Amino acid sequence: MYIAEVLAQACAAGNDGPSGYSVTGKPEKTAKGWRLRLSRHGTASPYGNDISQIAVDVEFQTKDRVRFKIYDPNNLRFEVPLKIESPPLAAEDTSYDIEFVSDSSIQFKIIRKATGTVLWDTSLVNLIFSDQYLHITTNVPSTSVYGFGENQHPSFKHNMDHITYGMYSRDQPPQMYANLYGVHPFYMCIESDANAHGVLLLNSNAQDVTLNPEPSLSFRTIGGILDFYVFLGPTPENVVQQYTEAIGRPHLPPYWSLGYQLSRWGYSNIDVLKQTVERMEQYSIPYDVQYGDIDYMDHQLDFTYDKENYAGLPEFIQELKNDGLHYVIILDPFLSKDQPRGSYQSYDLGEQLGIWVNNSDGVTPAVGKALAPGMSVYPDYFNPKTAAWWAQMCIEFRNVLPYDGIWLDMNEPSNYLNGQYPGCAHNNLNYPPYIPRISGSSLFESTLCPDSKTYLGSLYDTHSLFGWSEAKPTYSAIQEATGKRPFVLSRSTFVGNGKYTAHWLGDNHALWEDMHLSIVGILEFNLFGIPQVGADICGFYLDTTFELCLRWTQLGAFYPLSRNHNALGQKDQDPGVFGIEFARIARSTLQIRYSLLPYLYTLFFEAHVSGNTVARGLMHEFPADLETHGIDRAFLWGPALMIAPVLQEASAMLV
Ligand code: MIG
Repeated sequence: MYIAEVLAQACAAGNDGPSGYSVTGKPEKTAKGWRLRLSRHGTASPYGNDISQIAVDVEFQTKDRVRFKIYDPNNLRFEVPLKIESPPLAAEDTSYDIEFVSDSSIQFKIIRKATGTVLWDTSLVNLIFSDQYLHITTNVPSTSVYGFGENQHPSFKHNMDHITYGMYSRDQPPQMYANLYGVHPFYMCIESDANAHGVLLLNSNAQDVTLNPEPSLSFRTIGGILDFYVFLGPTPENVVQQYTEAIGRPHLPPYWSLGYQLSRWGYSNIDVLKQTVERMEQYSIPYDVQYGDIDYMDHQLDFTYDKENYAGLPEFIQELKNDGLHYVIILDPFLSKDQPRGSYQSYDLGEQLGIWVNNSDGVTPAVGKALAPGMSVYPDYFNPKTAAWWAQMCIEFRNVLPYDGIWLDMNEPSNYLNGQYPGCAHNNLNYPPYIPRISGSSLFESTLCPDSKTYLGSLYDTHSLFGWSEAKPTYSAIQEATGKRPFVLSRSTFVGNGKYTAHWLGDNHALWEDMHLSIVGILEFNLFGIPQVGADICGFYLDTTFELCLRWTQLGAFYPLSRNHNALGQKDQDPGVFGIEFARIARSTLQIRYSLLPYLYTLFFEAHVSGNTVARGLMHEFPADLETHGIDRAFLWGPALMIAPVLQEASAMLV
């Protein structure tokens, strides 16, 4: 194999070049592929604490998947606890070659055998692998690059003019370029001959990536290891199939969850909710799911309901269910610790079990300020005891409110304070030497301190995994409580979330531009293996308008997850509230969705079984047509249906 020969020469390149890594010893052939050892020489990298000896393991995992893991062989560093199968023996007949070039740059390349295209091309001498700053740059074969998240991107196909995106989960309404609720360090690239490949950096630390015009990508993360997986495609659909084969296929959603969903924050009491439901009936709007936002709770406390304003809610949910509807309740990942003793059992039991995220001492609970009155603690879902407690709470609560699905909000996790009480200590976890290009002024803005302790380690490493850690326990709890296929809608997501949850794109605005950008988000989450995704139809913040809401309903009828939702204080925007003309058009559009549900369900089945996308960009089907690479104002359902919505005000007749 080519690698062995060139490496022998690489060793000879010696240590007298510029500061950086050079190859030491002979490359070792391993059962899974190759191991290369590098050692650092010269002056320190910008933030010091360089790891002097590192190893690069290349694993030929499958015919179309190669992993290369750059790590410290002498000390364990944090690794994301997502299990990607690592077959014991190197795959044969791979669609890729790897190559090390023997000059002092120690170029490492991954090549598509069929075409010779270099998919990954990095100079290992320039690698930085220090304790809190890891940096690697690669050339990519074209500028048709998609993905990375969760961010508000201006377009689906990236602008590569030195644009940097931070990745760190954050309670952040979509705002241009900002890092939002989840983390997905995954991109897909369509090569100039229309083949496609995908790359995952499996790392959960705060990080950013810069897209450069060379074209190249520059990755920076402040912890963990550099654990890359490359998926060879060669079609865009193959890339997502191979990606989800590795990280977990999307769950098969219950059929009812493909129907139209109605929500809002601010049904001030059960009568307001009933009137809304009546409007839906009055106008015969196709509709399958009603949500209960935090309004249903008693003082916004999980596992309670407001017995005054929502008196009779259990019976009303049962009525809805008798009519064939389904009801989804919201739950927040924090419990108020300041309720009168003995009055809030969910907290009392959790406290007794000691299952909260702790301060840096690993013993005392981290105390933040969240929606619920008083101060709140955060369940540490990585702790198996927490998962069991959460399941018990969800199962018992189903005997109170007969819900069908659960909506997980605020799981970045969100906190109204910057760090928990009484603030974050000055140490290198809370104040790392390099802060990636993230929104806010620190790693702990609107969340907990990075030196807080979870079952798996510091939040410094696990912060962006919080929502992901909540997904499986919730999924299992619903399964046990209902005996049915679960529906979980999660705001924060990480690599592999699609196995358990759907996602909505968060707190958008009732603006025409947000309507367009929702298509970008939906296409991206389909790349991330979370195909059941939608934006708040008609907009969350700001009062919507008749025309915007109507157009958005027409687009939203083709979101994989079709949900109308808005914020406390905004005007009602359910399809019945605008009168007969609106209702007629909304009804006819939603009827198209409903007539196509067997097709949509088939696409979800294929996503579950083979990892296909459900909503996809036109370039998935026509990668050789360059024109399609930049299209994000229209999209496809599977291979066979194109949706081209009206996205501009007053640009077409209202029909
Ligand atoms: O800070 O539960 O994104 O959909 O309506 C507000 C109330 C908390 C944020 C969610 C939004 C939801 C709202 N929540």
